[in-house]
Amino acid sequence: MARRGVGITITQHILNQQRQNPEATGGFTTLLNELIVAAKVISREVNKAGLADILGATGRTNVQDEQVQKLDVFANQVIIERMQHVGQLCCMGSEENADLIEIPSQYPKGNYIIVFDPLDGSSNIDVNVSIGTIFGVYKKKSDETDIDMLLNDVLQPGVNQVAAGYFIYGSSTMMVYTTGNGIGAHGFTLYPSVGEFLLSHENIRIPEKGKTYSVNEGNYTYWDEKTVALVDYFKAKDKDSGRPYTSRYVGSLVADFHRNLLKGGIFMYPADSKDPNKTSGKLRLMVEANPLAMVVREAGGYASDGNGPILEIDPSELHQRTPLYIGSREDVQLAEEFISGRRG
Ligand code: P6P
Repeated sequence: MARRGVGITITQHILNQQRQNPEATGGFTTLLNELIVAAKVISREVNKAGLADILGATGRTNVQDEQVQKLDVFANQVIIERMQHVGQLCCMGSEENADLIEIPSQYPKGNYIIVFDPLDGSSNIDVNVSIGTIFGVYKKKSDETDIDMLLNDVLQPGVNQVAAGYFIYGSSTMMVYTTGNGIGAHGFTLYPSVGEFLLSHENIRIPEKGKTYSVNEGNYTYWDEKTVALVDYFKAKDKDSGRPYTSRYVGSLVADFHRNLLKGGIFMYPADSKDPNKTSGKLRLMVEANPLAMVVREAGGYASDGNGPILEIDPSELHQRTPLYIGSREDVQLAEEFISGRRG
């Protein structure tokens, strides 16, 4: 029987990227490789969550005032512990931490910044729905080293990300990432028997136009009239434009995004009046919208806040929220026409 090789590992793929960049020092490769180790550890715990006693809430709430699940806490700690010693970071930002995370003094620091949502979709942990880790990497702009002075270096528009991607812990564990600059977005599947992420989806291209819309219609009464008109558009019958679209909504951003990335479609989390503190919608710009916006751009898609590109938003706060319309370019551009009022 012919022995099967393992194909291209993520490590090999990242090294190939590094070799194409003359200024590369290998620091970025080290950083990504340690993040991958963290994801493997999280994947192992997520996949046995149903068996272990780490299900259920901790009784605490996070900076987003959401019930914190034990796996959230675990995933956050694993990423912080793995990343803080690689010597490539000046600080970190996590969806679970109100403030920037300092690199302990015993470790060397570097010029990269990583922002992440350690376990997005955590409310789905107990019901065995796919969840994920989302990350974005930036380069420090200043010579600052003091944690209290680094926030300006972190609050960069998403277009400045030097890498972005996500891990999805589902029927299989996958990593999708891009280093931008038109090199595309690539998917890797974890082979537990090998313990490696192997290239499974090279140069992902999202269809220009989809047939699926993803939105929580339970928020219908909290939307403004432009949002109502947009969602009603996708539900209306019109053969020539392939409507009505199919509705698919898992309630886990990474799962909904990943399906639409591979098959086409639009994911929407509009602004709503449900919570006076979250009038811009529920999703976070830095740790959710920006990384996925970069992945979808590299796959030929688009991400908007309803008025313009997500990647061009100048952040003012670490945990600021944004409306999000992301996926197939034609569908998202149409959403932008409705929400900006250019189309009724
Ligand atoms: P809703 C999960 O909590 C999350 O942050 C995203 O993963 C998901 O897309 C969204 O919230 C779901 O929110 O209000 O529809 O339950």
